[in-house]
Amino acid sequence: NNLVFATNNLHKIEEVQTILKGQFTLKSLIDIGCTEDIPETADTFEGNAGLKSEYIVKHFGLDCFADDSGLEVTALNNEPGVYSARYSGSRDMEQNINLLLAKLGNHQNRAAHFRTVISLRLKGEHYLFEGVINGTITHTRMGIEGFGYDPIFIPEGHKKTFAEMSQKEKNSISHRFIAVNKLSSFLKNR
Ligand code: ITT
Repeated sequence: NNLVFATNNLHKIEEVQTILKGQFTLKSLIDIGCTEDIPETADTFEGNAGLKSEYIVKHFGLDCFADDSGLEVTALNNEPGVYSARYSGSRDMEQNINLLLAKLGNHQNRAAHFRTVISLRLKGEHYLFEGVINGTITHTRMGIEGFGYDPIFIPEGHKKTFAEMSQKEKNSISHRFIAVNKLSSFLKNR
């Protein structure tokens, strides 16, 4: 029961493999020999997730799913959004977080949400699954677990950032968990 996950992000693979447990063994882009950088030129998560999965169907002829995700900060007009991975112009998360904290400054409204959109391509059909988690942006980094913007995001109803939580704890509430659960149920019910 193999399933191709069209991503280069090892953190995503680890999280999603844990959530899907024994249901599927995930194969990454490297596992299928895809070394190209898949263009992500859309301006929505749905669009970019769809481009990543479409690329694998087109060039490798394989059914697969892709995850496009990011952080949307209300006071910054939902930035960085689809530009989360390269907010500062580079993939350096140190710089990306610095820029976000600088732009937000001492703004009172620290509301934000993480969003994941999963695009599944199966037998010529296209399906989308979404997961959103609300929370707030801290003033400084806290914690070392996880990846990306985890050190500055506290999910609603919690006191710790995602980076202060164990992988298990983050994986039981996150945007990615919500989206992957929908994908998992869908695949179980077919
Ligand atoms: P692939 O496109 O190869 O899947 P990517 O890292 O480029 O990997 P995205 O284009 O979806 O993935 O960019 C998502 C960025 O949003 C990611 O690099 C992180 O900075 C951030 N992000 C996504 N999910 C996150 C999470 O659970 N925790 C913290 N940051 C996250």
